[in-house]
Amino acid sequence: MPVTNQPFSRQGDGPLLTTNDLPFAANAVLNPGAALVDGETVLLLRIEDRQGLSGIRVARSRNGVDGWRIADRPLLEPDLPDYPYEEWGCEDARVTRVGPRQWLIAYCAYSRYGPAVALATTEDFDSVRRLGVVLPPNNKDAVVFPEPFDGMWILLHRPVTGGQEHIWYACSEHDFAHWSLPGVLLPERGGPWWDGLRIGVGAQPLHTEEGWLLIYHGVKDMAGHPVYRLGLALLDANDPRKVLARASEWVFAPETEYEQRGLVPNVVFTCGAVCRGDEVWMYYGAADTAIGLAVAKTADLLAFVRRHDFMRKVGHEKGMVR
Ligand code: BMA
Repeated sequence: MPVTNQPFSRQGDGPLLTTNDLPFAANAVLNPGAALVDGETVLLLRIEDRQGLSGIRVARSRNGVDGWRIADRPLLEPDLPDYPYEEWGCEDARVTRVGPRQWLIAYCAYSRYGPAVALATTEDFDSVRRLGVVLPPNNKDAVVFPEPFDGMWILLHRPVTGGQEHIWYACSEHDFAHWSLPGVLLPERGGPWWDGLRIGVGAQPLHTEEGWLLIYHGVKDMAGHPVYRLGLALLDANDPRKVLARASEWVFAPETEYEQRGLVPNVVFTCGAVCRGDEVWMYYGAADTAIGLAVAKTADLLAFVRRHDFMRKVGHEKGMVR
């Protein structure tokens, strides 16, 4: 009997978008940020070209499923000599709305110095204003919450510290360029856990009636081959540095042929989801090759993170073991 109590169901028989949907040749289309803008779904596609370098390009659709209109030029791409820390590409953009018409894009600026966290703002998704690198390498998987908390913006990110890769937070009172007061939000769980090796923010945090729902990725090394899966955490509505629950089991894993086989096998990796009615529509990279769409009821995701809450199971309300 197949497992039926999984909240996410895949839409369609195969990937939502592949390089065949692009009006030019590319190596891969993956890991999109996602937003609802004026009733349309906007995806920030990461497109890896046939040199191996990535840029970010916008795709728009009225229903979030088909009829994608691909922008005729990239929104973010390596631009030398002005942006030396992006010489190897702009990857994995996550987007949040931070003002009536202002959107903040957090992305990975990749260069010979390693991956760094960079920010840019946009009002129309046609052009950006770069803020530049705000956190130095080795750091990626960043996103900013869409509202300030007690006057402080909060950013989640994934620095490499002491050989470990946890999800950290940082705060900014004044602007989006200066981040301080760091702390660990979710640590990698170590050992044989599905998220034992390294973890990072997935989609932008989603506002729900129980708090901020965070979809994050975790990695397990299977005899030298990493498997990327997705899990859930629930963060306090008023102070998302407080973790209310973290599911012990993954909620989404590479199960289809196009997730298990591709340029990097066994990868599901999300950078963006949108809330439509009582559903979460999660766009995700499949095997670093194509893009899939999976939909879940928000209530089912909340029930899942509560039912599998690791913190409750081990009796740790606070502290490093989450
Ligand atoms: C991560 C990132 C993602 C990628 C994933 C799986 O480290 O680089 O862009 O999808 O690995 O290869």
